[in-house]
Amino acid sequence: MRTQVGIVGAGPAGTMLAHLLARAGVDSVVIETRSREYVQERVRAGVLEQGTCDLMDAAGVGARMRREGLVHHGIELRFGGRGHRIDLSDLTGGRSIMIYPQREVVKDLTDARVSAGLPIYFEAEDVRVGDVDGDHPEILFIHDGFEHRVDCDFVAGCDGFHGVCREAIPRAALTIYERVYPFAWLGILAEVAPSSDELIYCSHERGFALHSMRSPSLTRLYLQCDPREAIENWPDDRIWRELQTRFATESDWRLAEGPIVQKGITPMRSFVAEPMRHGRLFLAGDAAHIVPPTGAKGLNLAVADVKAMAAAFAEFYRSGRREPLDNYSSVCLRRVWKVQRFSWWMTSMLHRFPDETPFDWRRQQAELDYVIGSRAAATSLAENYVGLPFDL
Ligand code: RFL
Ligand code: PHB
Repeated sequence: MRTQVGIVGAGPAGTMLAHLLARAGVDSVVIETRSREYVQERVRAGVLEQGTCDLMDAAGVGARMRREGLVHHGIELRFGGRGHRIDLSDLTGGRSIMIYPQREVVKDLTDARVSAGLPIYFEAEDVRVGDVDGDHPEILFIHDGFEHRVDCDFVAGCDGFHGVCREAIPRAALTIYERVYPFAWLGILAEVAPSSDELIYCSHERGFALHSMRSPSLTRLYLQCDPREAIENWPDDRIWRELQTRFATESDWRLAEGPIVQKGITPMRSFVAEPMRHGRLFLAGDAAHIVPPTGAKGLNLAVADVKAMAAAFAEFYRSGRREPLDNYSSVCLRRVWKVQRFSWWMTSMLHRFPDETPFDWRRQQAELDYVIGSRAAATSLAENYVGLPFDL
């Protein structure tokens, strides 16, 4: 089969790109290794920047998000047994964030594609990309036992950190920047109403903890743990004990407990592959970069990439101009590195590091104290958290 843009991966980046291209009249085919159910059930991100929500609206897929999502105007920083609210909206001229799970975003975008009858292949096997250096790139895969080939003008590598697209670029053509953190997050989903209306980022001497949510009846909680830790070592009662200890305050605030319906451990890294384009292959989202989740940025960054990519393809097919395609990587990387900086900063401020000294701990506490006490510092956090403008 033939298409204009072959898209590998049906996560947030791939499904949003396919949707934006369709609206611009550009043909695409989406190829995904997992099943539709698997992609839509994966528990991942929960925080959407205002710009991501605005794009969902502008692309005509924001209706359910507006009905079911929870708009948040602030977050809490908790340390030394006290909570301090960062008023995001007040500090950013009225901007806010939305709690709407990644799987719902992907579901809305996938439903839009399927109901428009546009091609999307789930459970594709042995996916390979070829001739990205030449003028006739192709995507090969097996589906329902048959070998398929998609001949395309361009390939969009939206296949996440462990995908095949980045690997299709010669090693010498890429520069990799990477930092692996000496800790992980143990995340749980619990069937209980959130204990706070807003997210709580908590620094404790036993390590970081985060209170988030998925809905008025589902709480999402994380705690910093050793990356080598096995999940079997964390029975439910140990998780609740540890969370209660870290979230404890001087007041009578208490974390509500409920049945744990999902748990997992996520390692933490910062990663950037440059450039984000090689020949006719364009990378977006986790395929090109990973941020530690402390800034809640991964999904939002993936969406910012594909917004730029879709505009560049649309321009190319409308007018033949190649300039936006040629600028794609450098335009995205400016944002990527600002988001890397913010995610690293939040991570460094809030976690305990195994090799830290008493000096470091005091400095971290002073940094938190500075952020809550200085409008300038709080504004810097807030404007990054709600999302930097698309045109930086
Ligand atoms: P994804 O979501 O990994 O999607 C890639 C898709 O490609 C498929 N795939 C292939 N398809 C075809 N052929 C192949 N060879 C393939 N190999 C892989 C995969 O099955 C998959 O469906 O990447 P994408 O689209 O770039 O999206 C990135 C986001 O998913 C990610 O950055 C976020 O989930 C990160 N993240 C968060 N981001 C936020 O913006 N806000 C948050 O609150 C937030 N919290 C989180 C997070 C990530 C977490 N984990 C588990 C990594 C919390 C956690 C715990
Ligand atoms: C989440 O709800 O999963 C979440 C929220 C904020 C983060 C990371 C993850 O910084």
